[in-house]
Amino acid sequence: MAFEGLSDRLQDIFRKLRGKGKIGEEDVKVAMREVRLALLEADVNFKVVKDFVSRVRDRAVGQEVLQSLTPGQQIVKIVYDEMTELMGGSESKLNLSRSPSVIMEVGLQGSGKTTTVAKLGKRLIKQGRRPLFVACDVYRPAAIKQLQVLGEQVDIPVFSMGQANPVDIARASLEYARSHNRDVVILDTAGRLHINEELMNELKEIKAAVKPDEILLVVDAMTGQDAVNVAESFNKELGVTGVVLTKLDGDTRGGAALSVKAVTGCPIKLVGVGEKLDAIDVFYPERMASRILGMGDVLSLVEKAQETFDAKKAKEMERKIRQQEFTLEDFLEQMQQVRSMGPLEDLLGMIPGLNKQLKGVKPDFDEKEIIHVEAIIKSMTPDERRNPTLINGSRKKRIARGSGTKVQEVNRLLKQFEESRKLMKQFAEMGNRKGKKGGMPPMKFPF
Ligand SMILES: Nc1nc2c(ncn2[C@@H]2O[C@H](COP(=O)(O)OP(=O)(O)OP(=O)(O)O)[C@@H](O)[C@H]2O)c(=O)[nH]1
Ligand SMILES: [Mg+2]
Repeated sequence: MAFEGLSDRLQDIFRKLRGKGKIGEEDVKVAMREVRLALLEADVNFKVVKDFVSRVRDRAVGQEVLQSLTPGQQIVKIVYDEMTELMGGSESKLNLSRSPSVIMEVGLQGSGKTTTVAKLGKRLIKQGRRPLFVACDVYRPAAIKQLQVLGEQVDIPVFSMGQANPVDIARASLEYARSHNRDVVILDTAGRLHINEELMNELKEIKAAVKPDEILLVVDAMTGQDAVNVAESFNKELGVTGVVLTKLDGDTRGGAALSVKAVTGCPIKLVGVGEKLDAIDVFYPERMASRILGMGDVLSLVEKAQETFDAKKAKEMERKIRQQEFTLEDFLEQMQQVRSMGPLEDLLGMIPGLNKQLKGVKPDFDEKEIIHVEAIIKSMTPDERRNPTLINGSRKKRIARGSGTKVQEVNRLLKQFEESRKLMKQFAEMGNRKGKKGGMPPMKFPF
């Protein structure tokens, strides 16, 4: 599986980090050294690794992170953010606004150009376009035939002029497209084993002749660092508008995916994920980062949370929260339920955006405290439980006496209750806006 080694190692490092209650600068340093090694081993460009690690380290040793409730989680989040950024931040779309638009595919021999032409054509048909394939690879005897076979499979015509000059073919194909109402022209060019001047010159001439909207460099993800070097020289010589990373279904280590954008400045626009003609995807940096960092254990935690909350009860709770009927009795019950799920901090740390909101509502329920909370709530009258604003100074004294606790503890509980109520109301509203049914807060990404 792609990225398996890298993924496993990073998850190991972060699991260790998350397991620590307190994290100091030294822990961050150790972890970052391990991250560095893991990335280098995955064949990520060494300069990219250096910059990446130093950016993460700088952010991670910040006061807010280390003093937060869940420093381990925060650091994973930083790595996730930086990794997403490294791969381009967000999706890079193809620019196909002209008619006909011209896409030129270039790359080394066997990288997957011709296959990608077919995959892309198929995809464009689904988007309502009318592609034309152009056979500019006149050197390999079977190349034209291969394109024709693929064209037939996806029902797209192939423009070919046999062994004529590829520059003339490209030029003539534009005329053909105009007169035959085809609105995207995709040129399949020849590959070479290595980059050479002859190949580059031919590509430059084709570029000058048809002024492509997109020059897509097709690179084989399995070749790791070499893929990045290839991208760099193609970009320098020809100017590349985007990269197609193929064979991501193989057991690539990740080096190419993580380095290409940083080294060349060219975004990955598409990825090939198999030999079949629909095995092509838009490249989403954030999804790739989630995949590399592994969201499995987080998802299982969420599942666990959902199992533990009895569904019916959760629904009833949600209704109460919405209608402001959430009482101290419910609060007690929830505390007990939440405790049965395991370490609360871990759980809360998984919920995006919650760490900030949780400041001042430190969820440090231990066994003793639960017992105290129970005693305090039981010493209240039913009216007081439903409406804590009734609880004035003398009532607090009575409750403290009745429960064998102190007034400060009663105060603290009331404050915690108020804060939780606010927080839960926010969640309920968030869930509502998104049209969700469950009481769990919406999960966007897993940190
Ligand atoms: N597993 C997998 N195989 C792929 C993918 N893309 C292409 N291939 C395979 O890679 C091999 C080469 O693909 P082609 O499309 O012929 O490569 P090319 O760049 O056109 O090759 P030349 O024309 O010889 O330069 C074929 O066997 C394809 O099936 C992919 O995303 N995943
Ligand atoms: Mg080919």
